[in-house]
Amino acid sequence: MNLETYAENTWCKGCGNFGLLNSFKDAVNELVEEGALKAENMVISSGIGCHGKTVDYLNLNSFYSLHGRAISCVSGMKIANPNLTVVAFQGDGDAFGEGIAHVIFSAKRNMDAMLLVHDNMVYGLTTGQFTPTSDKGFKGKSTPRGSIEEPMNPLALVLASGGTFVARGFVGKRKHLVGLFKKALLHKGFSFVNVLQPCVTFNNTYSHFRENTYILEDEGHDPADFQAAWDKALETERIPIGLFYQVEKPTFTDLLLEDLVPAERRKPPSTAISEIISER
Ligand SMILES: Cc1ncc(C[n+]2csc(CCOP(=O)(O)OP(=O)(O)O)c2C)c(N)n1
Ligand code: SF4
Ligand SMILES: [Mg+2]
Repeated sequence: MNLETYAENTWCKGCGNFGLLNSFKDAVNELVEEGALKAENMVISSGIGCHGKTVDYLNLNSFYSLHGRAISCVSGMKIANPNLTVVAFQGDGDAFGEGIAHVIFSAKRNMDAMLLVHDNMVYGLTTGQFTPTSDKGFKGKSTPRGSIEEPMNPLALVLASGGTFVARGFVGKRKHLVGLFKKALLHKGFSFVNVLQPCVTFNNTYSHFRENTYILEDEGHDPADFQAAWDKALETERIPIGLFYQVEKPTFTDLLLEDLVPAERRKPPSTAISEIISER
């Protein structure tokens, strides 16, 4: 299907967001062709930043959220209509700075939603300040002498918070990334994909990731093994990409609603969800 929109693309030439956007389009198209996904049942949302424009460039139902709140917005949509496939696109600053509590609680609740983080390790849109994932020593607008802080580890954070699908991809490995997105879209529960997305203007990490990443699936990693996933998440000398961990657990909406679909109940919009559930 045609996922193009008429919006003019304003990303810098060579930005890693292009690879991410095209990989996501391929993943959706392939799943639609395979009959595994209905594009009309999808809702996407983004935070604020260069990554936020992704929703302008995808011909899917979309909602521009507040900084760090895209995962919470799509969670609300999922609770109102559990038949939807919901996806949040967030930046590293957006997800792990402004919105970190929302990421932790989405994982803890096993919210049936996909969170895709454009991790360029920099605040791109605001022109180059350090973020929670910036390397120690990163020189940017707010850290001209180099960041004195250690970077946060997003995979360990989500694993420790209870995420049931934890993956890392790299825009320079497009085919592999498409495969991860397809699996994440089909996962029932909280699916987290941290995407290494170089910002060519403020933090060009292409050659670093080309030289240092390797694919977990090539080394026989077992994604059912939590301890192995944890060990891989902590690895820093080489950078593993792939599916670290996947497990099936009841989702938040399964436990809260069972077979109830609040959006199908013809109630006035002001009806509180607690009222609908208590009438079940
Ligand atoms: C609550 C709030 N704080 C700060 C800002 C300013 N702001 C807008 S975009 C942005 C940086 C976003 O960086 P990131 O989430 O990493 O996305 P990127 O631009 O790198 O894709 C900031 C700090 C804001 N809009 N709202
Ligand atoms: S500033 Fe960086 S992240 Fe933003 S569009 Fe340009 S290259 Fe991409
Ligand atoms: Mg960023």
